[in-house]
Amino acid sequence: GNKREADAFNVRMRASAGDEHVSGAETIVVHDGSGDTEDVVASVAESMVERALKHPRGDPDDVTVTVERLSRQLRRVEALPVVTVDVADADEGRRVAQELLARAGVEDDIQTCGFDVIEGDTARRGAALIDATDGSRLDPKPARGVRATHIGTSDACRDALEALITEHGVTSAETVREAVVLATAIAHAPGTRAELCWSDDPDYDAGYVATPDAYYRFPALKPESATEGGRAIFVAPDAPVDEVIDCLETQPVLVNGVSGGRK
Ligand code: PML
Ligand code: MG
Ligand code: MG
Ligand code: MG
Repeated sequence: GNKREADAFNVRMRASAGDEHVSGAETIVVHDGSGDTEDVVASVAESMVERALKHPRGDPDDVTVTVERLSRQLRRVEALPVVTVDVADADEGRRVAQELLARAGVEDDIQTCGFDVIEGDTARRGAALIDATDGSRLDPKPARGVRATHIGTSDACRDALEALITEHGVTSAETVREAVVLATAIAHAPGTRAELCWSDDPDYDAGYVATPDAYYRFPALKPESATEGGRAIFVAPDAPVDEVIDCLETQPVLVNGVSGGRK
């Protein structure tokens, strides 16, 4: 439904230098029964500005923070379980990733469309939407892609997720946590069969395949030192595309639990 969630806000930040994206972040702040939601929103916005100004990727000349009172009913979901797939190198990573995608209903030649679109990605900031049965692009502006936003975590879930991720021997728990939260929201959109992703950071080799069952992370997945990275979302052929895009871009999703009952 479209019932308004009282006292819930989406706070988003993006920082750029010239045409270059420097950093971005977002979360959802919900009234938790104590104190003023507005105070929490203000301090979250402040820490995002601080994060943007101190980002290692460079000094932004433009930092935009958006505070939006949610007008749609918040959807609450549990984070996908995180599974580390131990692979020797990116070639093995890709082989196993392909098996997982096949199991999720994405055939080999369609998978190739996903790998190709990510490998060819230089500037797109959003995800590519790909029909899981014929490989066609579903997002109307392929140069832009679809930006999954209006996504956040509760504080307790964020801490629990980072603790859990650290147990996987990861040093960049914050990066992985943000990816798990985004992948969880994407997995809950109607029609999503699977998502494939790796970073555009040439020093960051990890990537993942997310299905409705789990976030499968691969310490090595991308071609070595590649500066291209991004996301491909494989969508069931009967999914209503407008609804899928609307859900990814505007349906607010709060990831507020870790599966296995840990909070
Ligand atoms: C990104 O947002 O740049 C991609 C992050 C992928 C994280 C993969 C992982 O380490 O689990
Ligand atoms: Mg990119
Ligand atoms: Mg990046
Ligand atoms: Mg909105």
